[in-house]
Amino acid sequence: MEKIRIAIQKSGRLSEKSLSLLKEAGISLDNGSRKLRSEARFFPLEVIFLRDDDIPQYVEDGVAHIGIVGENEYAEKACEVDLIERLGYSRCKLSIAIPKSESYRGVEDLEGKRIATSYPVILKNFLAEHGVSADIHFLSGSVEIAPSIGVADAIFDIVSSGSTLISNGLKEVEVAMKSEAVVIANRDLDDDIQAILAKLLFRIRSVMAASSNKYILLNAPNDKLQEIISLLPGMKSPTVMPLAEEGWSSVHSVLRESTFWEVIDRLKELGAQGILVIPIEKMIV
Ligand code: PRT
Ligand code: ZN
Repeated sequence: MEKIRIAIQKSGRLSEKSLSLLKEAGISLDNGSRKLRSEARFFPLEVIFLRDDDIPQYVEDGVAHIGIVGENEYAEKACEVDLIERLGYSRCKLSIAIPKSESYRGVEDLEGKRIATSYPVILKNFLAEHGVSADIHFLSGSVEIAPSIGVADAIFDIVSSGSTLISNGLKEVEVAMKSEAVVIANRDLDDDIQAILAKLLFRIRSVMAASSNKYILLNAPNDKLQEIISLLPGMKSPTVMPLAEEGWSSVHSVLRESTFWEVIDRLKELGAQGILVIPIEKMIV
């Protein structure tokens, strides 16, 4: 039987989360990421471990059928591959930063400046969109030190917490793109591989849905039941059961993590009691 080949970063910021996503999707690998490749047990899948920079090209060439990369690498390499799923981890921004003592009014201030970056393609597109011409200076690493050693006036690099900028005396002035881990796919997959991919994506989506939702149980006074239900859409609608105590009902539902605290506060205001919140192991989407 055919196996889908997925390329994953060998070691770096994407590796651990990508492997644990596969694991939660029920795909356990024969060995760790020490080897170059690894086969899954009980699922037709093989992992190849590569540098993140190489993954888009390997997927375009079909050496790997699919891959997990930062969206920034996908955009920078501009390979002939499709972005088929966003995974929500390893989030970051690609930003322009300048020495913090300098004034900045807008993107036109970058005209004629030297900007150091490891992402020349994304930067070039950003500047072109804004009608600015600047001198792009390619550096493969340590971009943040370029202004202090005088090789550039500004940098264009990945920003996450912002602490690298601060410790190098820089400030963010433009955000060109936001990035997260994404699944990319070869454009010419045969039917067998497409079928395996569909199964894999179904599992991945179920894992992601579960981690962004919680199961909630509570006791509601019947006179506030309608208002409480309207706060809890559930997967279809909440389950409501009468309690042994007159005038009260038990309500079961699913709640999005992102609206969690807001909804809990409203539920308490409406008189909900005995609120229990339980993690969801898998959520079949
Ligand atoms: O060896 P290989 O080539 O595979 O790895 P790599 O060193 O090129 O990549 P790696 O592991 O550093 O990052 C992989 C992916 O993680 C990136 O392509 C991004 O999509 C994503 N990511 C998320 C980040 C960050 N956050 C991040 N903070 N990649 C890099 N950084 C670096 C950034 O370069 C900068 O130097 O961290 C610094 C900024 O961080 P803050 O928190 O100080 O702002
Ligand atoms: Zn890399």
